[in-house]
Parts: sequence; structure tokens; C-alpha cells
Amino acid sequence: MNKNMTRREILSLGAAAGSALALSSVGSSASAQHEPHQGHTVPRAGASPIAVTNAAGEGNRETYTPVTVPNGSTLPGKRVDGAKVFHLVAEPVKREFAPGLVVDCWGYNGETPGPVIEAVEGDRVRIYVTNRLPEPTTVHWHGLLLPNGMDGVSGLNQPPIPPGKTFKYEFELRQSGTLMYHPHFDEMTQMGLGMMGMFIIHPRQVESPQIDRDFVLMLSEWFIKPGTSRPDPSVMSDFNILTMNSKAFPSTAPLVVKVGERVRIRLGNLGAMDHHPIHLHGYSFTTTGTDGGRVPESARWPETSVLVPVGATRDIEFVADAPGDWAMHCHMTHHVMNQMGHELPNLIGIERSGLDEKVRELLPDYMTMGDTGMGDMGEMAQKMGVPSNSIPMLGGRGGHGHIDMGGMFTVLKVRESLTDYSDPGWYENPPGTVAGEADAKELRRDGIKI
Ligand SMILES: [Cu+2]
Repeated sequence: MNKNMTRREILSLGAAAGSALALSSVGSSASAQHEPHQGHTVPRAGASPIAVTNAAGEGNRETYTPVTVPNGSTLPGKRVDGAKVFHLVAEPVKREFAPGLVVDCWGYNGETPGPVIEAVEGDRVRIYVTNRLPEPTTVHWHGLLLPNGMDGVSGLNQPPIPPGKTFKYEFELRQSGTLMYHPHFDEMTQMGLGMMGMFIIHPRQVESPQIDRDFVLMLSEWFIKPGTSRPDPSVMSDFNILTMNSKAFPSTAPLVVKVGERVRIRLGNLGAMDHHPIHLHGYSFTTTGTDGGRVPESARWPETSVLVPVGATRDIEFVADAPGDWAMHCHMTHHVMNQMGHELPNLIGIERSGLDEKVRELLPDYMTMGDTGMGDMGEMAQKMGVPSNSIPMLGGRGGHGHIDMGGMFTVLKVRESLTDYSDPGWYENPPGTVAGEADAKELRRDGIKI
């Protein structure tokens, strides 16, 4: 037996016959359109019977698992004369980052980040790019190994694409992995307004161990002055909106996974300035790939946070063996909040008696906030009202009350049983397994004096 098999793969061997039967029914429509990869259409033992296909109806669990894009999509493609043809349209895009904040961005095909381009190693791709922006643009294929004239740097590799024109890029995919695309013309403005996307190339050989859930998340940072809707691309350090696939929590869609599934999360960072240490609760994972390729097994080590530098991707993998609602977020504390001002007076610990009354003589609605910390401000801000089109301190509701984080925060939802991958709601913790107030008897028993 292969010593690299995971515990769950060994367990699932017994169920292989049943799974293969389920696969042949859910996978049939997808495999009809899928160009077979010679010699690699063996049924997958243990694959989940829940169907996942991409926008082109391609991919099936016999060759690869199509990616899942929370709050996003994959770009539909079609086969013409042996090439896979895609059409990207660079254009202005309106995006609701979270309830209360609609942003005037630039992106592709009505989205920011642009739709994920998904293909297979060995594919020849022909990608048309139409420019509907008010200024020229190009597309650079970040990390792809391609002919020099296809690399997309304006002036160096090609002339820029003028507004209204359509350019053609064509090359063969010589590698697999998690790659990206973005403009290389007026980079600060175009990327600062949201022009970026992921480019996923599945390996031609069936992966071992195989992946059951394959998520794609683009990390971005923005400066959007409260009350405005246009990100300011000239800001260099005080970013106030941090997003995953251009959504801030609580609008980030959860990553839904069944117990026992092997999960990959592909993280990309095309923000302007900040690296993001993405931390996953409840699990230990390994980084298995970068935009440079697959990390050899001998070079991997276990981690709970992975730093995703600007201009790079990281793939992390783990087997989802612990059910529950697990936080996954950037560990920089300023990156899990929304547009709260960063130039506030520090009021923590001040003596406020009599202060409110005095100030109210001048400002009748005045109330001191922040003297005991800022954890309650999210709930309070919702009641008190905030500037229009802004989300200062917006948090979300969880299974146990208010979650005071926002920004680059999402939830991995792992469940024992699922019939599909829609949001299963909040986890019902087994009785007696949730932290709560200690009772007097317990305190006495353990000699804790309070
Ligand atoms: Cu961060």
C-alpha cells in the first residue's frame, strides 16, 4: 500500500465501489464535454459524490476537481481547433464589498477580482482581451512560462491595448499551479482599483493525493474614504478595507467542506504594499505550492499561518478532520477591521465621569466611546449610524453572538454530513463542548480564588 495515503484514503478504500457508482451518474454531463486526458480517466476512490464542475462544464473528479471561487466565478471557455478560447473584458465594475459599501472599481467581465481562468497543463489557450476602460491596458500572466511577446509588459513586450481595441494572447500551458493575471500599464491605478485575477492550471497527471475541495481566494487592500465610493490608488500605507475576493467579512462566503475531505486553499496577493499572514484555526496545514510551482514533499513543514507576500501565491493543504466553524483570517489585527479611522485619540483607561455631560452642552448627541476598549463598537456603530457608503467596525453575527472582526476574515465550515456545498448555517457544538462561565463548585474543586 502506498505509504503516502492519508488515513481517510485508507478508510475510504472500502467505499470505493459505491463512490465510483455515484461518480458515474453525477459526472456524466461534465465528462461528455471534457476533453479526456489520455490514460488518466481512472475512477477516483473516495471522492465525494457531491458534484463540482466549472463554468465551462469542464472538470470532473476523475481527472481534477474544478476550483470553487467563494463570491466569484470561473471564466467560461470553449474549444476551437484544439485551443481553449477565453474572452476577458477590462471594464469599470461596481462591487458591493459588504452591506453598506458599494465601490466603483475596475475589473474584468463585470467582476473584481476578474473571473478565475481554469485550464489544464498542455492546453493551448487563446485569450482575447477587450479594453473598455478610459485608458490603455495590458494583461501580464503572472508566473506563466510563455513566449516573451506574450508577457504583457506595456512598452517592453507589446504596445498597450488602446481603449476600444481587442488584443489576442496565445500560448501553451507548460506548467501547473496557482498563477495570476493583472495589467502592466498604469499598475498603481489599475490594480489599486481592482484589476487582478487568478489563473489556475491543473496538472495533466492525476494528483496524488487527490483534492476534494479546491478553493481560490485573492487578497486585496484598498483605501476608500468613508462617504466615497472610489478607491484611492495613490494611498501607500493606510489601507482601510481588506478583502478576500473583493468581499469584506461578513460578506465573505464560507468555505464549506465535508469531514474527511482533502482541502486545498489557493491564496494570491496582488495588493499594493502589504503581505498577509493568513491564519487558519483548528488545523495544521502544509504549504504545497507557490506561483513558482509545487513544493517538494521534503521541503514542506507544518504551519498554522502562511505568509502570502505581495505578488505571490501560496497553496495550503490539509485533511478536514475536525468539524466546526473555524476562523480563517489575516493575522494583522488592522486587516480584520473595516473603515475605522486610524487617527483616533487613544481613550483606553481615561476617567470619563462628568465628561459626557460637559461635552453634551456643546454636542447634544455626544457619547464617549473606546474608554474600555473597542470590542463593542461594531454593535454600537450599527445602532448609532455611520457615514453613508461606509462600513466602519462592521462585524457579523456568529453562532454565539456578535463577531467583532471584519475585513480579511472568513469561516471554514466543516460538517459531518452535507448534501451540497451551500452555507450549512452555524455549527451546533455538541453539548458540554463550548467555553462558558465557571461555576462555584468547579472553582472550589480546582482551588481557583477570584
Ligand atoms: Cu493582512
